[in-house]
Amino acid sequence: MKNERPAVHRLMPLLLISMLSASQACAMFQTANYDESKVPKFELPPVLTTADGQLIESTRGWTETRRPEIVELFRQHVYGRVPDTAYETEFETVQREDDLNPPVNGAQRRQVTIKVRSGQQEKEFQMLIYLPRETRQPTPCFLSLNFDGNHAIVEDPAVLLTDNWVRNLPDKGITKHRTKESVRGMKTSRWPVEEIVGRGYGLATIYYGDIDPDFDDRFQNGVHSLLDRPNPAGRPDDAWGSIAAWAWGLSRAMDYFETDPEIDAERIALLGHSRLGKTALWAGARDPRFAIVISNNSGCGGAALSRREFGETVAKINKVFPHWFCHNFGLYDDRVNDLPVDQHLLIAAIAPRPVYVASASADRWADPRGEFLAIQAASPAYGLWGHEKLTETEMPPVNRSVGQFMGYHLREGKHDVKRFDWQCFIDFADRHFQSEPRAND
Ligand code: GTR
Repeated sequence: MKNERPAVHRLMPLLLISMLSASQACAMFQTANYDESKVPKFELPPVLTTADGQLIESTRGWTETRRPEIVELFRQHVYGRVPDTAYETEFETVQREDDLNPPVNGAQRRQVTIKVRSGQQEKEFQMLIYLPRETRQPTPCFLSLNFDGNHAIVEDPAVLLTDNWVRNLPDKGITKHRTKESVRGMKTSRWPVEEIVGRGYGLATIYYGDIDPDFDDRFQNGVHSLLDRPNPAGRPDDAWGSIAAWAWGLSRAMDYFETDPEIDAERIALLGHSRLGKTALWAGARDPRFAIVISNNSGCGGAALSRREFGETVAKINKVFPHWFCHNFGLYDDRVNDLPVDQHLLIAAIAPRPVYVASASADRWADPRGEFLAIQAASPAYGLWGHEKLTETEMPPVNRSVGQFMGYHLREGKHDVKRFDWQCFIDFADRHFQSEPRAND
């Protein structure tokens, strides 16, 4: 794993070492703690008590008071605030499938350009959508950002290539941050489109770099440049980072679903892997239109508890990815216990909507146990609705999915999205989307 590096500064004077806190030492030495017995003792901020000490005992108190308070705390201290600059959105269906040549068995395809305009500027991102060919409409859909371009997820020659920044992949001949045909179909193992549509779901995806390129350019590009106002005092300490920008883009996809009669905007399951799993949780917490939220191997700044400092830490993530979070998050690098939130509250902010957290056994960097403990600790919020809480007190064995409203599994293997993960996600969606017939069904 690329961040699990051995200690490099072996000659650092001992005196200095003894003056460092655990997290400073880890960040400096670029090592991570993987020893459960070295996890510090900590206390989590309570789920049902407000900042001024009020105990929340009703669903109304949750919806009107505690949930907005939690979302605001994450805005201010972790992901940052989207500016309230006015913008307009326009959707253009740029391509529908050619009926004679179905791209994926059982699927129909469309590609939609989402255009966002503000002042004289415009940004656009492409959304690729597969819907089941034979379906009772409107169709429930999975929505997920992707890492390498829409054309990477499927062997479909008609999928458009992005013109925007992509990460270099020398093996595929990508060396100047511009994509090529060689990437087409590269990530099909993570995207079982045939199976998804075969089980009655649509799949919609957007390349995350179309929304905001994933490198630190002091927020000059992507949708930051579209909505940030010039500010002589500099960027506010709670200004939005890239995760907030990607999450904002997901809400624009939801705006589109609300206009498409073939898609059921009330049955959208939002899913993300790794940094995009962090993004899915934040997008789902702030935008209640997402009916189900699923995080896969999202780790630090996603589902894992920051206070455990196991694997990737807050200090480390801020150092390596300074553009993902707001400036304020960096103030907690060496004092995570002072954070007014921990990641269980991010999961709780999704309540009462179904939430699913997936870990992988060899993904120690993302702290599978910390992810399990976080979803478990979010349970009191679900309890307000009488929903069954995640009752397992111990982590379930590998490859067993547990929980009804709060789902969890630990897949055997590495940091990745596998067929097993998708099967669990689709089963989870079935439980919530198929069980209650809608009025117009
Ligand atoms: C790693 C990062 C993780 C995770 C992962 C990814 O380098 O440390 O937090 O986000 O990248 O998104 O692939």
